[in-house]
Amino acid sequence: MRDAAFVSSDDIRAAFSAAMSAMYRAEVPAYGTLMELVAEANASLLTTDKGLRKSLEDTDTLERVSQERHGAIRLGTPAELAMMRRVFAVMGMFPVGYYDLSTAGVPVHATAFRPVGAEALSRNPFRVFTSLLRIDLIADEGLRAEAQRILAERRIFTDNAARLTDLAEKQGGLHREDADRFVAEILETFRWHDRACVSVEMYHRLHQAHRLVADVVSFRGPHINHLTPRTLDIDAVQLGMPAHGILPKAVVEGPPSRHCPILLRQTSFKALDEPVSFKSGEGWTEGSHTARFGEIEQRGIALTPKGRALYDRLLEATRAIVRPAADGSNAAEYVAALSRTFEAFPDTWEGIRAAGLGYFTYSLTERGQKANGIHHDDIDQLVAQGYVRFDPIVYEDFLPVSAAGIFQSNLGDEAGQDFVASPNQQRFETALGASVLDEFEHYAAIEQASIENCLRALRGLQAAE
Ligand code: OOG
Ligand code: NI
Repeated sequence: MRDAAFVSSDDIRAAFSAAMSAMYRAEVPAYGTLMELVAEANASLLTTDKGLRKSLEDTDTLERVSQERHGAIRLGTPAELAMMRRVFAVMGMFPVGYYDLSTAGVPVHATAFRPVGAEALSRNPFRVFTSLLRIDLIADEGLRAEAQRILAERRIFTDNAARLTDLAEKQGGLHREDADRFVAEILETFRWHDRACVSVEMYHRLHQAHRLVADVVSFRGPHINHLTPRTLDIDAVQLGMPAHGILPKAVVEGPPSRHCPILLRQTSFKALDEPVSFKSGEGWTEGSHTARFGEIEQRGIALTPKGRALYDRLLEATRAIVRPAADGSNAAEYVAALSRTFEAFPDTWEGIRAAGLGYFTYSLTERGQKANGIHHDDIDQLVAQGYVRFDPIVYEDFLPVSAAGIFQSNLGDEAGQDFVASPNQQRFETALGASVLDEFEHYAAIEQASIENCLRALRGLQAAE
């Protein structure tokens, strides 16, 4: 039986997200600057774009926008991933989607832990892009064994974190004091450590295999590497960044700037070069490491498999014309090609809906609320007759090509190693100890539930006649 005195998993997640934001703001000041820029751009857009404001208000999602952020961590072992799944479950976050980054020369695969269900998402949509190192992709066998040995020795969770996770599972929740303690203990796992657990020689060997291997294996824990606020106007923030001393990457990842935003657009600034001490005999030697960066994102409508296929095709077509260079030298050319190619993607909500490209929530209009005697349940007709309105469902997930672009640019790795593309979702799920949820099913269920709600309400009025 669930105890009423337990703190809800939504509240634990909201507290954790806030604590993480405070920690990152203290550790990486540029993140604070980005938060301010985003708040300004959002406020200014909401003053001018009354339609957007109304849609966010009507769908109860205005509040969540300023709270909203995602983070990312990179884990070293299956056991770490399995434990992380249990920890996130206490916060109401579940693995959604499988992302294979080996195709893009990054030796990890990943999932996104996030709340599912419309209500939990509107309470607090905090997500964490969580990667697992593909140790099997390290070619040098000796180095692979050493990396495995180093990783096997570390403990990324405190004893109390493990104890409280057990307790939450056993009880079915946590009481106030335990919940507060849980948040503080889990925060430790995400903290930055300026002392590596390897020598500078080992660090360089790992680095040579891949910068990401060094980032995962050399430290005591999977430091949060970025925290990304959600902006309603990414172009405005991108333009405003240089004046605040932040240099963004040359091109925004994802779809072009559009009237009706789709999926996800992201831009980041390069990882900071930070002082780190490496083990050296009995003492320490000074060095540096680049891992932590800043990113902002603008979220648009979640696309159906058909919409997503069109998106993937158009992105590929653009990249066949021009590939964005790491140094930004062809940025303008890329942006122009992207806009041109995406003219093939409808840019009105009605057009997107009519073509079956996006997911929407349906609700009764004022007319629908007053209506009675409606004798059919054809949703398109109800929309046409003005009884039902539709609003885009926000995309809550990530995009593999964009993620690869973010990994590459923040690692500053122009050379980019090639790995044999080898997605292995089954292996990932074995490590995770669970299967990942299918994002499309999830959006479709939210849409379907909203349609049924409308029909039920209209029928109810009919019955009361
Ligand atoms: C994660 C990169 C992916 C995003 O927003 O696509 C990501 C990482 O660098 O660990 O966060
Ligand atoms: Ni990110």
